[in-house]
Amino acid sequence: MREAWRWFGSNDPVSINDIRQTGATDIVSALHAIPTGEVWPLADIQAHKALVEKDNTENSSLVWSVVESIPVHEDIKLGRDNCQPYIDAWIGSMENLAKCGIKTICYNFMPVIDWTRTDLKYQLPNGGYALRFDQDKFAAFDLFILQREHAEADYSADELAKAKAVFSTMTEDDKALLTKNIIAGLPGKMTDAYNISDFRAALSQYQNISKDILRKNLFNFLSQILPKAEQLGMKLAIHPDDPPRDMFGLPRIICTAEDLEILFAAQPNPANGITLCAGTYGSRPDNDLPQMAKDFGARIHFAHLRGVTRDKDEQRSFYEAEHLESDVDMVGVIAALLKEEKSRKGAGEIFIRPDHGHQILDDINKKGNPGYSCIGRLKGLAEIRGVIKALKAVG
Ligand code: DNO
Repeated sequence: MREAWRWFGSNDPVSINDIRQTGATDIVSALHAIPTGEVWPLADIQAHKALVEKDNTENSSLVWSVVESIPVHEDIKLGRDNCQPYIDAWIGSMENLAKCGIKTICYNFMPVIDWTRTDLKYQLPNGGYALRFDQDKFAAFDLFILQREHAEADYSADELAKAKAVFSTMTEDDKALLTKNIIAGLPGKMTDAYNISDFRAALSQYQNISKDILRKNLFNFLSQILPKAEQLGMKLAIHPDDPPRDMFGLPRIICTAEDLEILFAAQPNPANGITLCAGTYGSRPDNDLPQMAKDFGARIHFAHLRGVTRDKDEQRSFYEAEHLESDVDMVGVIAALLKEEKSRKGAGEIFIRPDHGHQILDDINKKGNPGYSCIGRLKGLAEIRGVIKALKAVG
């Protein structure tokens, strides 16, 4: 198991030397400034890698091992005739990364939106803050702020009433904040930031794209990139749709164990793998995380370890809980990953990272990337490290 840490680059308030102190050995990063659909130039990858490795001679080593993510151009997801140059560019980026020895790539295939939360400062009973997704607030946004065409058809009478009640209590500031949280972006998202009218336009492009069509477009993309990835010794790790279900009438196809079975039946190439994002899959009660870690063990190239606690009455709402105290059986997940790794006999370590952390202590008054606080993630990593050590010790 290799302990990794996500670094957003020179602007990240958590510096490489800070990361060194967490005990992580590997960096997860990306070239966020390169526009979607363009090749990542070799020189830019080398320069970014040099930033990571700059102080390695005097200090403990850090190495850029995982890319999260190379964005996938919307035209590929839409299966447009003009998408070939974007697929070729993705392959070009992969080739340049391989030249630098970076062999694990996380990516996702979520149309229009990337990961989505409604609250970025949800107060916990201990005074810290977490990220939260609230289904009623989300519905209030969809129905009454975005006013998406035919949105009512996606909600029951009860859901409509709840969304209405939530909306009626919202101030203009609340509405602006919710809008910003949902469509203008969270750190590391791989889609564009929008204003409301661009967002409506982006959604409407998917009107005739069913789940089957989106799958066909993913498989077309994969059938071109996987043979190359295999040849280069790259591991591709698709990230699930977060939250894992259809939203805004958009099809989402990487949400459940069944979705993964469909993926691997269609594209069995061993380079085809997953990011086991425990928090994302775990935000559905029908995903059994330790079981998924066992069933898809050989396909797991990367794991995001965090948990969520779902609301009792509304299982689609959740907050990001303590790493070891949530609805996700984290110890069970780690045990399954360790077992899988053992079975690989040294050929294929699994990269893990503490995915998100609470905003606590000194970080409460610091500016940072939501979910990517230093202290909260450090706490998560330390807890996960303890579980790994303990499980390894007992065998
Ligand atoms: C959120 C992350 C996402 C993820 C991308 C993967 O914290 O898990 O930003 O990096 O969706 O492509």
